[in-house]
Amino acid sequence: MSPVRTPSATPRDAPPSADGTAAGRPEPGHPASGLRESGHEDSGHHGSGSGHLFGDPEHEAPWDEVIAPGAVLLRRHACAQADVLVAAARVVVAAAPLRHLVTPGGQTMSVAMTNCGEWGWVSDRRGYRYDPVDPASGRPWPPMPGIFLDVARGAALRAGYPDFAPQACLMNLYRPGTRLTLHQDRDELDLAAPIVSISLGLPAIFLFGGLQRSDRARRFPLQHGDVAVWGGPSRLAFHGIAPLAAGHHPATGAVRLNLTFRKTR
Ligand SMILES: O=C(O)CCC(=O)C(=O)O
Repeated sequence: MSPVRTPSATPRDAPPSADGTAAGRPEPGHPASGLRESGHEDSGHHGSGSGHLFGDPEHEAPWDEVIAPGAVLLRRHACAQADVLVAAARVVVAAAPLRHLVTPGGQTMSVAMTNCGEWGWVSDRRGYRYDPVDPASGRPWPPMPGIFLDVARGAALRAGYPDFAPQACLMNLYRPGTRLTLHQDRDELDLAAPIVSISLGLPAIFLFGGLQRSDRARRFPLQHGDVAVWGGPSRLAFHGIAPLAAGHHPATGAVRLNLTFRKTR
């Protein structure tokens, strides 16, 4: 039995209190227009989250920021492939729609999720686990797009983890107000492999703590195209995402998309 990813006392996610209240919808034909969970309607509000007074940070040359032993933020690393990643994500979502999972404790997660690859991370009243089958359809998860693998493997290599072979890509869709509370990724049988996490669209604040829940979590702003990689001594670091601020991003509209890659076994 794999250990829980999120202790039940502190759910991985909050109920969808603010979900959709200030969210905009990508225009039809927009690269992110398929990145909606089914049945979710929103207002079309566009905030000012991506305005930059001092130039466009997404066209800066990539650089690396080590945040802890074994953990690095590859700043703007995926900018060049971002549009292709978003388009590929839309194909995945068409085959395995985004949905709001329920925690074992019965809370509905505000972040909408789906998966691609050999294994998908799921949560329900029975627990957290990896499943080769999408419980919503009874079919295998869609295959991991080649561009996902290329970017994830390239990022891992750059961060010092050669031969990363992810078997699961969890796709997290954040609307304004949604968040992921501090948690550890502990459902993988192979903890030697790192986690690779690509940020697309609206900016977010990445919370990165230590190996104990009580360790202070530092706050790192994440932008479109940033890739976080953590493994080795940081593989079990507590991490999360602070409530997303409303805004608009040309690549995704009013949402943030996160692609998180893991070797599960
Ligand atoms: O959205 C992110 O950047 C982090 C995602 C995450 O922590 C997770 O899927 O476990």
